[in-house]
Order: sequence, then structure tokens, then C-alpha cells
Amino acid sequence: MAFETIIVDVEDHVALIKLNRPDALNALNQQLVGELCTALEEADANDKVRCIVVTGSEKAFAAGADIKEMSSMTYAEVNATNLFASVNDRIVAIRKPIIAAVSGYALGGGCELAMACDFIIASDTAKFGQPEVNLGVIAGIGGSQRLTRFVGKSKAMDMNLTGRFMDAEEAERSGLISRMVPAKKLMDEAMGAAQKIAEKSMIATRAAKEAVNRSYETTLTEGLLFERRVFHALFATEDQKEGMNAFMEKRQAQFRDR
Ligand code: DAK
Repeated sequence: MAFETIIVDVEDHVALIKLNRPDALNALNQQLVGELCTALEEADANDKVRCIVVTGSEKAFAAGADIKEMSSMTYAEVNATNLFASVNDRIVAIRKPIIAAVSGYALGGGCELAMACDFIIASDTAKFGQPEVNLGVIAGIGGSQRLTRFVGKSKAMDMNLTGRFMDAEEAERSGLISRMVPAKKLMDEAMGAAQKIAEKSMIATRAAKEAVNRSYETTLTEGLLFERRVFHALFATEDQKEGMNAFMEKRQAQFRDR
């Protein structure tokens, strides 16, 4: 499909999706959100793709939902159209790993989009925030829920109530991001991580993603049982035999997703 607000490139088993509304700091209007979800679904269905990277520009991953588009909407309209309701569901349904490569502003819906990905690699220029309170609203796609699970109640309250931005160092310290790298190295680092993931058995990476995500939805006892059962099930795959044999034979494993 031809996109107008994003650029998609598939190379070496990695789909790179770049948000591309530079004049609006990649503000998430409904067109962009729709195109992004479609591109993610296409990548998920594409046999050549084994990992997905979502990124923005050097100045902004995304500066939030498009305020100009939303400003005149009424309660009746956002309620009737269920504004943005399907974004979270469509992203959560993607089974392949998704890395957010964040440089510059990741604010409001931009921060929420990054958090909806599987992990975040950020440049040292990244700034995260949930400044919706400045606009007389609150976060709507996870800024009060996922952020709290990432950084704890105190920082989540601070960010949602004051609207202040968190820099990359604080984000790394707080567990919001997995790695912080110099801005010039961001894409190399993110693509390198994606390549590493792409080399693995896709049965195993899907299982790992499901198991970690399950920890957010269940008790520790249930989560541990789920993890153990999935671990057991992987012994039914050819890739488990190949991975363990390759280790013993001191060679690189050749996974075939079987
Ligand atoms: N929307 C629309 N345009 C935006 C924008 C945004 N969020 N952010 C920036 N822009 C536009 C600016 O208007 C400007 O365009 P022109 O005026 O030149 O045409 C251009 O991008 C460059 O921005 P600035 O001139 O402001 O650039 P600066 O470097 O001076 O400042 C900034 C950068 C990121 C600090 C500033 O632009 C800013 O504060 N932006 C707004 C950040 C913000 O408040 N974000 C939260 C948006 S609210 C929902 C789910 C989710 C949401 C809502 C509902 N439901 C489920 C119902 C999410 C809400 C949000 O994200």
C-alpha cells in the first residue's frame, strides 16, 4: 500500500517504519495512525520480515496526537468515533518484535506509541512526556497505565500531573528505555538489535514476547506456569534441537522456524 505519512523500508529481514510528518514533528493524526497500524500488520504478515523498528526524525519521534486535528472535536464526536480506540489493540496484536528507536520528542501519544512497542532504544537527545494535562485532557493510550508500570507511581504521577519532560538519562535510570546511545548511533544500534532478533528462531522470539507480555496481565504464579509450559512446548520444535546442537558443535545455529 502507498503511504503518505510514513516511509516503510524492508531490508535484511527488518521492516523499518519511519513516521514522516516533519512539519508537525510527526504529530499523530488519524491518517498517520491508520497508516502505521496497516504497515505494522503488513510487516507482521510478511514472511521476509522477522523484526520491526519504528522511528521518527532526529528532532521528534512524535510530539503527540495532532492537537490541531483534535482541538475542535466535541465529546459526542470522540465518543461516537471512539477516537484512537483501535490503535492500542492493533499494535498489541502484532506478534513480531517491535523496537521503538526514539530521538528527540516522544510526547503524549508519541510516548505512548513508544511504550506500546516491545522496547525502546533512545538517543541521548530523547525527551519523554505526558503533557496532555497542559491541554486540559489526560493521556489516552497508556500514559497513565503503561508509564506507571514502567517507572512507578511517583514518576508517573509527576509526569502526568506536571507535564514535565523526562530526559534520556532519567528514562534509562527509571526503566522506561532499554538503552541510551549517542544520537548519531541511534539507528545503527536499533537496526543492530533488530538484526540480532532476526537471526533467532521466530518461534522462540514470538514465545519470548508473549511470555514477557503475560507478566503484565497475570499473577506471578500464573505467569511462571505460562512461561514453563511455553518453555516445555519449545522442545517440540526443530529449532530447539538445532539451537542446542549448534551450541555443542560450536557453530552458528541455522534456525528454520520449525
Ligand atoms: N499536534 C499538532 N502539531 C504539532 C504538535 C502536536 N502535538 N506538536 C508540534 N506541532 C507542530 C507545531 O504546531 C508547529 O507547527 P507550525 O505552527 O509551525 O505550523 C511544528 O509542529 C513545530 O512545533 P514548534 O514550533 O512548537 O516546535 P518547538 O521546537 O518550538 O517545540 C514541542 C517543540 C514538542 C515542545 C512543542 O511543539 C510542543 O509542545 N508540542 C505539543 C506537545 C504536546 O502537548 N503533546 C501532547 C499532545 S496531546 C486519545 C488518545 C491519545 C491522545 C488523545 C486522545 N483517546 C484514546 C481519545 C493523545 C493526546 C496527545 O498526545
